[in-house]
Amino acid sequence: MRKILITGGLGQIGSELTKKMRDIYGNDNVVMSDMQAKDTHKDLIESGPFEMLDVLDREKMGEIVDRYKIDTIVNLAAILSAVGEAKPQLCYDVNMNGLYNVLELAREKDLSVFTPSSIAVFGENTPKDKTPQDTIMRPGTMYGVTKVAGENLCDYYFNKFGVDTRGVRFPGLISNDTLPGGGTTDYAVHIYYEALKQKKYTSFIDKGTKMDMMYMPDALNAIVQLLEADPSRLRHRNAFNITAMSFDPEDMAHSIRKHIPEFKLDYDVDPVRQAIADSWPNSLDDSEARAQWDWNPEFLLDDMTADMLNSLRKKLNIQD
Ligand code: NAD
Ligand code: AKB
Repeated sequence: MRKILITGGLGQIGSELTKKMRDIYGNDNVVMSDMQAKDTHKDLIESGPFEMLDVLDREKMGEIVDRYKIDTIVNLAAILSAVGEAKPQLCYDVNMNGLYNVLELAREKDLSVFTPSSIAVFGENTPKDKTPQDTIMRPGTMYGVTKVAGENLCDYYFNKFGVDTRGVRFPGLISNDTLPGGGTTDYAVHIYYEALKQKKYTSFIDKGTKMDMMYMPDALNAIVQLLEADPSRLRHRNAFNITAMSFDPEDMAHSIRKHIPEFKLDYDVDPVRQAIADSWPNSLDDSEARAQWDWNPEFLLDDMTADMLNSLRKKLNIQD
C-alpha cells in the first residue's frame, strides 16, 4: 500500500483527490498538507492526517516524509495562470522552488512523484488545433514558463537519478466542490454557479475562444491511473497531453439552456486572461496518453452540465 503526501491539498484538485485517495489507499495512508487549515474543509482535514506545510520549507517536508514513512508525493502546491501574472515572483518561487524541494527529497529518500503540468506550457507559436504531444513550447505567462521548466526538471530527475516522476498536462478543470484558485479557465466553473443563482453570467473570456476542459472525476482518475501505470509502457512520463472536451462560452450556454432555458450570457472581457486564453490551444491531441496508459475520459459537455447543475443545486440549496 502506498503512503502518500499531497501538497497544496486544500486546492481545487487536492480537496477531491484526498477523498478519492483515502478511499483507495486508506485514510491513514494519505497525508494531506497545505499552507494553512481552512474551516470550509474541516471534515476532510479530520478524515485523516493533515499537516501545515509550505513547500518552500524542505526541512519540514523531509520531517513529514520520515514521520509518516511516505513513499509518494503528489505535488499540487502551485500558483495558477491569472494569479501568476499578478504575482510572478510568488509564482516562480512556489512552482519552481517548491517542485525542486519535492524532487530533491524524492532523490534522497527514493520517493515517487506526481506533478501536474498544464495546457499553459503552450504558447503563440504552438499549433492550435489537435496540438501534438511533442511540439513547440514557448509560453507567454510566468505560470507557463514554470510548467515547461517543471516538466523538464521532472524528466531530468528521472533520467539522471531514476526518480519515478510522472505527470499530465491538465486542461481547465471543472468541479463542484472547491472553487478554482485563480486561473484563466475559471469562467467555466463560475458560469454554473451563476446560472443557478442569477440565471445569467458575464464571461471574462470572449465568445469563440475554445479551450480544452475536463470534469474533475476524469482528472482524478487520470492521476490515479497514471500513478499506477506500468512504467515500461511510459515514454512521456511527465507531460502527457490529456483532454476530455473543447468548447467556448457559447457552447456552455447552449448546454446550460437545456436545463435553464432563460439563462443569459453576456461578456465583459478581461484583456489579461483573454490574452492568455488566446495563446493556449483550441484542442489537444491526447493519443499518446490513450496509447501508453489507456487514458479514456467519461464526461463530455452535456454529461458534465447535467451533473454540475444537479450537484450545485443540492450544495447551494436551490430548488428547480
Ligand atoms: P489551487 O490553486 O486550487 O490549489 C493550490 C493549493 O496550493 C492551494 O490550496 C494553496 O493554498 C496551496 N499553496 C500555494 N502556495 C503554497 C506553498 N508555498 N506551500 C504549500 N501549499 C501552497 O490549484 P489546483 O487547481 O488544485 O492545481 C493543482 C495543480 O494542478 C497545480 O500544479 C496546477 O498547475 C495544476 N493544474 C490545475 C488545473 C486546473 O484547472 N485546476 C489545470 C492544469 C493544471
Ligand atoms: C489555469 O487556467 O491557470 C489553469 C490551467 C489550465 O492550468 N486552470
